[in-house]
Amino acid sequence: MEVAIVHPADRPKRAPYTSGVTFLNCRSIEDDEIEPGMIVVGGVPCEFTGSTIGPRLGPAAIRTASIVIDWRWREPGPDGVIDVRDGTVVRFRDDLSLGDVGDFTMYPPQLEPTTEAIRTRMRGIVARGAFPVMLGGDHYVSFPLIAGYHDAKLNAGERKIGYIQVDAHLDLQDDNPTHGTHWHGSNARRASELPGIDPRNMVWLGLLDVAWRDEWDFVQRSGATIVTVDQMRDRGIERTVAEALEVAGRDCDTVYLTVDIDVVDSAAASGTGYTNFGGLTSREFLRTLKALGQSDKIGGIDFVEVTPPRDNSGVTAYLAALSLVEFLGRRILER
Ligand SMILES: [Mn+2]
Repeated sequence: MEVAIVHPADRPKRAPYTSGVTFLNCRSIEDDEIEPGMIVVGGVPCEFTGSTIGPRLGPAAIRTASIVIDWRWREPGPDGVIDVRDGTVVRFRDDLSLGDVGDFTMYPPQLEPTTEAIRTRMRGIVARGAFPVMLGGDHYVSFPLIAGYHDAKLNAGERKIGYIQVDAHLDLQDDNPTHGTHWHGSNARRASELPGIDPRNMVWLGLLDVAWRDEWDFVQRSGATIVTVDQMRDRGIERTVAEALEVAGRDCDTVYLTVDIDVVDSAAASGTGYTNFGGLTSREFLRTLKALGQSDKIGGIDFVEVTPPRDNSGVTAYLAALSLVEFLGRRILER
């Protein structure tokens, strides 16, 4: 029997699990209000590519968790707060250019129109000169997001894009027996096939458990760089990040960053699809994101796999929001 599948891509609508708050209480904007240099937050609430139930609730949870950070930093008024690590006064920049475009339209469970919608909207956001900060959703969304980023950069005359993935896993599987070629275990593999991406400029930070044979073989033959959690500890976080930026950015015009929260030990961040023990501590993770945020070469980030139904006390969403503030650091704060 033939099944007619309707792709209602011409009927965009707001998903019922879309959040009502914006990241850090920032301005809610439409895409056509984006100005060059603006930090643009968007939600990509997808979870139908082989994930645990819950990642679609990630954007709402991260935005909600960010509100307490906004309160904590703004409540004292214009004098700012003191960073106890070095005694400096820190406040949100007066010229802060930060907007939240809300959540992208999803077409669950239809992968093609969802993929196309994410890629097209991301391309438009980046083409307007935004610094995109995209909240997943499961890790599959990273592929159409980087594809849209890639399209906009190549259209603007850039040629090569570096790639850093902070994750316990490689997500390099070519063809999963159950999920096929497009799911949250293949996002990096599909990204590696984009014309502007050379696997020798792809770096993984925080690998922890097992990989499948074809993922491992890909790394061995492609010249990609992988760094395990233990290697990060041995070398030191800041040095590891500096080396990763060097490799990912070599001969590249820009670097794209994707962060999977499951790189953090599940004892600290239970709210994700796959339980890991021995991953980065919350402190190491915050330092990693802060160090990555020092780079001008990184031009966009997605942050994925926060899974609120598995999140004890909401700490995983809060860690996500706090690490994004650490990453955005000098872009949103002045000292
Ligand atoms: Mn992942």
